[in-house]
Amino acid sequence: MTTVHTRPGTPAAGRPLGRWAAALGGVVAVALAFAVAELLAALGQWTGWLHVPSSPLDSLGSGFIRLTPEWLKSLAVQLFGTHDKDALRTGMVVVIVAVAAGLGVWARRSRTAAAVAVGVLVAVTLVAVWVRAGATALDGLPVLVGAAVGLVVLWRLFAGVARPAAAGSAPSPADPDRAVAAVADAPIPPVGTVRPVGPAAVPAGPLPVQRRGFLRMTGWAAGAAALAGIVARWVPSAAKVQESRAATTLPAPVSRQVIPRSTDIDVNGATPYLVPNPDFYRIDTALALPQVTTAEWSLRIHGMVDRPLTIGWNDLLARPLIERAVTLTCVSNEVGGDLAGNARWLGARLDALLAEAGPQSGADCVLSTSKDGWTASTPLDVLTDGRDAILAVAMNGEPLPVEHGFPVRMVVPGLYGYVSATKWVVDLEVTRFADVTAYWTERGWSDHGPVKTASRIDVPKHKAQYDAGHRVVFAGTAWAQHRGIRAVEVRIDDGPWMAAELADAVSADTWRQWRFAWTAVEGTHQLHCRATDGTGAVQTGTETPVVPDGATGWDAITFDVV
Ligand SMILES: Nc1nc2c(c(=O)[nH]1)N[C@H]1C(S)=C(S)[C@@H](COP(=O)(O)O)O[C@H]1N2
Ligand SMILES: [Mo]
Repeated sequence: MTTVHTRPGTPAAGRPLGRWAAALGGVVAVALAFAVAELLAALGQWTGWLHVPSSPLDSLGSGFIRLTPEWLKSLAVQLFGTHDKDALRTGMVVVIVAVAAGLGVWARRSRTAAAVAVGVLVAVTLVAVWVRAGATALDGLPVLVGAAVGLVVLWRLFAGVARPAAAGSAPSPADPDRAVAAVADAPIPPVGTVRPVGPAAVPAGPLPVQRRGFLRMTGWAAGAAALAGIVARWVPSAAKVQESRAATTLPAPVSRQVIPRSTDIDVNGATPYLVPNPDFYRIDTALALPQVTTAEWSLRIHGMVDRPLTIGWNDLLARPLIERAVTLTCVSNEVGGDLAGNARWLGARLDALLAEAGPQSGADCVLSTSKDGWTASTPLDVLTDGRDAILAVAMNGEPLPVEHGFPVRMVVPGLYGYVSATKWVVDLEVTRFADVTAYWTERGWSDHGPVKTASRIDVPKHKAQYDAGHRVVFAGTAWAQHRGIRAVEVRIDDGPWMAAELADAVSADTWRQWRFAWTAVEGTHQLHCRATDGTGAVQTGTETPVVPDGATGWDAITFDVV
C-alpha cells in the first residue's frame, strides 16, 4: 500500500481536486458531524445523562420555528398542511447540504477559512440547543463532540489535496472537475487496488495518489456517518418521551400542603427541606432508562381482586390528586449517606384504587412491576392504612423526570424505596408474600422494609477547621418516615447529649432539619448526632450493615478548632 504524506497547506503534486469532489467531502464531513452528535444526544437521553431533547437537528428546527414570522408559519401550514414539519425538515437538510458543499469547496482554497465557518455553524447549533427549555451546558456536548469529529475529518481530507491555485503548473486534462465528479460518484475501491474508470472520464491509469486518498477517506467517513445515523435511529426514541413529558399538563390537586419557610434550617451547607429534582438521589437497576409516553402508559391491577382493572393516563389524571411532601430513602444508605431526598409528589391515592379492585381475603402483598421488569413487594396493609401512598405523576411541581419514573411511579411514606417506590410502574398484582419474591427480596433483602430512624450531620464536613472562640453552627437532617422526628441531640466528644434546634416539617412523612450553635474550643473534636422519633424511641447507636433491612448507628464527624 502506498501512502503519501503531504503537510497541511502544501500544494500536492498532481491535479487539483475537483469542485464536485470537494463539495462531496464537505457534505460527508458535515454529515458525520451531525450523525455523531445525533447519536450522542440519543444515547444521552436514553441513559438519563441529558434532560432535554438535545438532538441538534431538532433543536435547529425548533429554533427556526421560533424565529419564523407568523405569516410564514401559516403559509407553510397552508402549503404543506400536516406535513409542515416534514417540509421544515426537508428544507433544513437541503440548506445544510448546500452549506456543507460550500464548505468543501471553500476548504479546497483555505482550510482555515472553512474551519472558521464550521465554528460559526457550531455556535448557531449550540445556541439552538441551549435555548431549549431546561437545557444545561451538558446538553451542548453532543454538538461539540460531533463538530470536533467533523472538523478532524475535514482537516485531514483537505490536507493532501492540490489547491486550484497550483493547478496551472499541473498537467491539465480536458476537464478535471467533471472527471473527478464522475469518479466521486462511483463506488470506492478497496484499499490498494487500481480503480477502473470509464474511458470517457479520465485518461487510463491510476488516479493521482492524493485524490485517491481523499476519496478513500470520504468513503470511510460516509460509511461512519451512515452507521452512526442508523444506530442513532435504533436507540429507542427518548425524544418522543421528552416531547410527551413536555406536553403534559398537570391537574390541580384536590388537596395540597403549604410548605412554610420554617421547614428550612437556614445554615450554609445544610440540606434544603425540598431537594430540587436535578439534585435528587437516583437509584435503579436501569442501564438505559425505560421510555414510556403518557399515551403508551397503562396500569393493570389484577391478581387476588374481585374486579381486575386497567387504567390509562387520562383515567389516572381524572382521579382526585393529592400533593404531599414525602421523603424517600434507600435501604442501601450508609450511616451519614446521602441516598435520601424529600420532594412534593402529586398523585392518586393507592388505597382508593385498590378498593375499586377489591382485594380478596388472604392477600397481604402488592407486587408492583416496572416497564423494564423490576419488581417490588409492598405490604397490602401499609398501602391501605390511610397513609398517603400514591401513584405519583409529578415531582416538585413538574412531570416526573424520566430518571425518576416518568410517567408514573409509586410513593409510599415510611418504606424504603426497594419495597415501595417502583418507577415506570405498569402492573400491580395483589398477592401473598408466601407466593412471590421481588427483585431485591430474591437477593437476600428483607420482605418488609420500614424506614429506620436516622440522622445525619451536613455541617461541618469531615476534617473542617474552625477558629477558636468563634460561634459555629452545626446542621443536619433526621428522618423516621411516618413516625416523624420529635428531637435531635448532638454530642461533642464525650460530653453530654444536647438538644438541637429543629426546623418544622409538614408531616411525619418527611425529614426534619436541625442545627446547633457552639462556641469553638481549641482541639480536635468529634461530633455525633442522634434522633428521637415520634413514638419516643431513640435512634440506636448499635452499628448494623445495610443488608438486609437498613443500616443503624450514629453519624460522626471529626473537625479541628485552631
Ligand atoms: N423500576 C424501578 N423502580 C425503582 C428501582 C429500580 O431499580 N427500578 N429502585 C428502587 C429503589 S432501591 C429506590 S431507593 C428508589 C429510588 O428512587 P429515586 O431514584 O427516584 O430516588 O426507587 C425504587 N424504584
Ligand atoms: Mo433503594
